[in-house]
Amino acid sequence: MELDLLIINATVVTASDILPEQQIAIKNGKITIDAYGGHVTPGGVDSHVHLHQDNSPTGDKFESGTRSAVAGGTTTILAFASQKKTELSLIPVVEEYHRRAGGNSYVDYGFHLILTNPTPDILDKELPNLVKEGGITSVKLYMTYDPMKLSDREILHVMMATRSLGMTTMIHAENADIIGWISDQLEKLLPILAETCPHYLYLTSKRLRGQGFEGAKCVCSPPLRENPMDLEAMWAGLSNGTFTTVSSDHAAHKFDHVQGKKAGLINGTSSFRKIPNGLPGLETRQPLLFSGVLDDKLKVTKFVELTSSNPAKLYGMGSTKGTIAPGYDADLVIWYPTEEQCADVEKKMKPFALSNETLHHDIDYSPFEGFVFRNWPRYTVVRGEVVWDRNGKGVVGSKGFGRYLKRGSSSLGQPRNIWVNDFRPSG
Ligand SMILES: *[C@@H]1O[C@H](CO)[C@@H](O)[C@H](O)[C@H]1NC(C)=O
Ligand SMILES: *[C@@H]1O[C@H](CO)[C@@H](O)[C@H](O)[C@H]1NC(C)=O
Ligand SMILES: CC(=O)N[C@H]1CO[C@H](CO)[C@@H](O)[C@@H]1O
Ligand SMILES: [Zn+2]
Repeated sequence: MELDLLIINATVVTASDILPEQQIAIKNGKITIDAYGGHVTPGGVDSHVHLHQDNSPTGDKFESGTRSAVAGGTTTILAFASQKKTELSLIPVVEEYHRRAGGNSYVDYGFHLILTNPTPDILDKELPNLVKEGGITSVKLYMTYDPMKLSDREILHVMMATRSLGMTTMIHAENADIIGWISDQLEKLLPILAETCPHYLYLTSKRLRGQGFEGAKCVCSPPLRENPMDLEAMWAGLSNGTFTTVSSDHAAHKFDHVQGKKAGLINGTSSFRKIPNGLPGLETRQPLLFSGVLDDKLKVTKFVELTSSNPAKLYGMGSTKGTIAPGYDADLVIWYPTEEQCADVEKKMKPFALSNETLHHDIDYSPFEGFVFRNWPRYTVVRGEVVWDRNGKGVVGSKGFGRYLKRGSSSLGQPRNIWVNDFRPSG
C-alpha cells in the first residue's frame, strides 16, 4: 500500500486508552515520522473561537488565527457567525462568514450561529434549512450585552425551536429569572454541560492590579478569580467530570492599539468599562493543558477527552473528529518524547519560556508570556498533511487547506424526553 504518511513507534492516546508502540498509516505516499517516546494525540478541537468579529477590529482573522491553531496542535475550530440585530435573515450572515473563512483557513472549521434577532421566519424556515443543508447545528444566545441580548421570552422561543431541530444551544447566562425557570422545569430534561478555558486554570485577578495599564491584557469575561485555591478547584473539576470541554475562547485584541485594549486608556486615564473583553489563546490551549498532564494534575486520556473528543461529540463532529481510529480524519498531534519514555536527549524538547514573538497570531502579546513549557506539539497533522513542523520550517500547511465542516447533531447532551414538543413556538 502506498502511504501518505507513516507514523511509527507511536504511543497513541484516546479519551479511553493509551496504546504503546503503534503504527499509524495514512494512505498514498512518502513521509515517515518516528514518534518514538512521544504521545500521539488526536488533533485538538477548539469549540469556542472568535475570529474576524466586527466588534474586534484588531483581533485575529481566519488566516492568522488558524495559523496559530496549527502551531499549537489544534486542527478543528468552531468560530462564531454573528447576526446583527438589524439583519432579518441569516442567509447573508452565514454567506459573509463563509467569505471570511473560505480560502483562508489552515484547519477545518464550522460555525456556531450567534442569534440576536430570532424572527419567526428565522426560527421556522431558516434554522431547519441551516441544520439540514448548511451543517450548522448549534446556536449561541446572549442574556446580556445590548447589541446581542435577547429577552427571556425570545430565549425560550429559540430554545424550543432548537430543541425540536436537535441543535445545541449555548447560553451566555446571567439572568436569575431564567435560571429559576430552567432549574424548576427543565432540570429533569436538559443536560447542562460546562466549558472552561486555560486562563481560568492558570491566572488570577492579581494580573489585573498594580501594573499600570498592563492589567488590560487580562480583562475577560467572566473575570479572573481572586484566590489561587480556585485554580486548584478548577483542575479538580476537570478530572472529576464537572467540565465537559476546555476551549480557548480566543477573543483577541491588540494591546498597543487605540481600537484594541487601549480603547480603555483615554488621555492617560484608564476606564475598565471601555477595555474590550477577551484574551488570545488558540495557540496555547493544547500546550497549557498538556502542562497539566506533565504536572500530574490531569491524566493524558482526560486531556484528550476535554480538548478533542468531547468538543467533537458535543458539537456533532464525533464521527470524524476527536479521536484516533480507522475511518476518522487523520488529525493528529505528535508531542515530544517525555522524560521517562526517551533516553535520547537530542529528541527531547528543550524547555522554553513563552514569548509572544514565538507565536503565530496577529496579536502583540500573550497572557502567558514567560510561562515555561516542557512540551509543545512537535508536529501537527490535518487530514494526513503535516501542517506544523516545529523543528523544521514551523507552519508548513497552507491557508485554504482547511475545509468547512457540515456538522450533525450532538452525540452528548441530548435531552432525555421530548415533552418540549408540546411547547413548540407557534411563530
Ligand atoms: C469536583 O471537584 C470540584 C472542585 O473540588 C468540587 O467542587 C465538586 O463538588 C466535585 N464534583 C464531584 C462530582 O466530585
Ligand atoms: C483628551 O485631551 C484633549 C487635549 O487636552 C482634549 O481635547 C480631549 O477632549 C480629551 N479627551 C477626553 C475624552 O477627555
Ligand atoms: C509576533 C508579535 O506580535 N510579536 C510582538 C510581541 O510583543 C512585542 C512587544 O510587546 C512586539 O514588539 C512584537 O511585535
Ligand atoms: Zn466567547
